[in-house]
Amino acid sequence: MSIIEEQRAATGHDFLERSIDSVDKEIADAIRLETQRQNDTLELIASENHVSKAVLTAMGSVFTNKYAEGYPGKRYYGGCGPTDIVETIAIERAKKLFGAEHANVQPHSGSQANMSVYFTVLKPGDTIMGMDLSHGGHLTHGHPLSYSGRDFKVIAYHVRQEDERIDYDEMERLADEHKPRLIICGASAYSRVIDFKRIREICDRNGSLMMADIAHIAGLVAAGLHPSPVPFADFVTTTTHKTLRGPRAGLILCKEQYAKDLDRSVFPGVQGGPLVHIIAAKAVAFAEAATAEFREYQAQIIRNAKALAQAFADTGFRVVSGGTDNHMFLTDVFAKGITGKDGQNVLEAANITVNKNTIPFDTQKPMVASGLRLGTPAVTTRGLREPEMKTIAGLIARVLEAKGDAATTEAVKKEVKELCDRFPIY
Ligand code: DSN
Repeated sequence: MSIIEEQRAATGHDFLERSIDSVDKEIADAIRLETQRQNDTLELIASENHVSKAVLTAMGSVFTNKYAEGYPGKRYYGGCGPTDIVETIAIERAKKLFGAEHANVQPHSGSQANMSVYFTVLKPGDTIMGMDLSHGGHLTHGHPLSYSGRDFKVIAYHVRQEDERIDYDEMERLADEHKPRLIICGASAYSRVIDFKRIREICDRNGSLMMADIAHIAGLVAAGLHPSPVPFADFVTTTTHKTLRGPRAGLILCKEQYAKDLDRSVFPGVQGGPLVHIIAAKAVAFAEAATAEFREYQAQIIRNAKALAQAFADTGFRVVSGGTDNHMFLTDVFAKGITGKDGQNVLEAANITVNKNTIPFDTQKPMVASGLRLGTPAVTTRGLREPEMKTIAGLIARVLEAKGDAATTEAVKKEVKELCDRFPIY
């Protein structure tokens, strides 16, 4: 061993070269287990997806080593040349993809993206309006257990009982009465097109700002398959890992007039150093999302969701609002004698992953719930199409109706494995 090699080994330099198996077998094994689980499972959680190896490579890159507080050209640290290239590319790609005036690509998550917008335009005690979580909204849209429900006066709007679609008349009535500073739209469990133009009109009647959280439908919006809120909303927030199929992170788009204040809210207001490796992966995902293949992928997500909802309804389960316009739908399994919680568990035993979800006007608590939320972004990524959706609906119905009977679960699990083997992922 040369003197230099000895010196480097003595300070642990050789750790840099070691494989994860030799450093940490437990975590290496867990990664293998998760890879196997994703390959062998039908992933129907509406907010999950399988990213490309290009996105994974960027996430696992040496940019994880870099501190870069600030923005391109204005950093608090040296050595930010390559980081500036990455962040500038990510910003430009995000703006082009969504036709936005300004993009901030630093939010670590959707929750922090939303918090940054609130910090930009709200003061504690201000009135905000958001969709009730139990009707399909999101925790950060004003739920009492979230920062968004603690610091602001929250007025919630709902879906109508008769057709389970957003009650824009109620939204207008409540906005006229309470004059909210900010109206938040967007949902985590709503299967119908959102009328952003109508919401802008309601905002304008009342001098309210508008924020659209498109975390779930961002991929559809990027592909032009759901109307875009960008022309209407003052702020648009999203995660980048759902239909958009990028790394687990957030993004904010806004009108130029808010750009400076918003950037200050993200950093130093809400976050410290940006995750440059994740920003690199966002840039890769935005490039992927600008392709014709991505548009076709999004179109197939919708075709698959419609096919799955129809086939599921054909087996006798009620689909909330009668169908879907996007990537997901809710189903009322309690009406067939099984709770959402039990439904989720028995399906998981058969290697079908879904999540329990309250349905509008639910009689069950959120941890039990009457519904399941089913989405098609991940299964569409692995190449499944309408014929497989019909098969999957049948498999789900069999497991739910058998309520966890071991023989049925085992039989379905075998069929799931055969299906997954025909459509491998990693
Ligand atoms: N957890 C996300 C979802 O599943 O929709 C929302 O934050």
